[in-house]
Amino acid sequence: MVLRIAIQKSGRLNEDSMKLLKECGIDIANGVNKLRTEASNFPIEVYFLRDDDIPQYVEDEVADIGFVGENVVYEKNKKVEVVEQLGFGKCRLSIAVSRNEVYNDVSYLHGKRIATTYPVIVRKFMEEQGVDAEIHEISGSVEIAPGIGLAHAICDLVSSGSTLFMNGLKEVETVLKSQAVLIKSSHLNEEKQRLLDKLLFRIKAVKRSKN
Ligand code: PRT
Ligand code: ZN
Repeated sequence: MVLRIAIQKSGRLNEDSMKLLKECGIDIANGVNKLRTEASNFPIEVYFLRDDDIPQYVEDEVADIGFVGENVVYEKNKKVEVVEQLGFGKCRLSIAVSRNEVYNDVSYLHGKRIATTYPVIVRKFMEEQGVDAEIHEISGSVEIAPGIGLAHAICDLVSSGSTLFMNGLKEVETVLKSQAVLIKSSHLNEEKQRLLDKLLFRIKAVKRSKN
């Protein structure tokens, strides 16, 4: 019996995900272009995937657990359980408008068009705020939308803020604070749950050692 874990193949979470497993004492051959690999000293098999696909793989029980951003978990809204925050991949999903706009509160967004790659989260936020805005889903380069007249506002991930700044935008609302989390399938058998508990014990020890 092995625990199958899905992590990001390449991108912002890949390195920290591999590093965390390593710090847990798990030796994984880092084969280039490999889609899957096994550890030599822990019953775990690693699948390398696009981050967006990880919640679906876990819901479908193709993977037992995964490391993925909370932003992706809440956007995809799959039947998975968030087990533990991992302390890396920290960012926030924020609304930004042109630096020249006078923005006092969310009512500014009433009747406005917001470009985002996170339509599910943004729609929910607008409903909670009682703001009737038009959500315009695009698949990337969100930050240029206001400049080209595609939208009045955007909702995108921010970490340092330099992307917003370089595009003449200012951050006006935080919709979600996010970091990488461990998610699990709701249908783990007892043996897999025991392996997960063992992994979690080590993850918590690694986290404690960093505080
Ligand atoms: O190929 P794949 O689909 O797997 O990767 P991806 O391109 O969709 O994702 P990737 O690697 O960019 O991000 C993976 C995860 O990292 C995200 O889902 C977040 O949970 C987390 N994360 C943390 C970030 C950022 N910080 C971040 N700053 N993801 C994206 N950004 C982008 C943001 O979209 C914007 O374009 O960085 C830019 C802003 O950064 P600053 O520093 O200029 O504010
Ligand atoms: Zn992605």
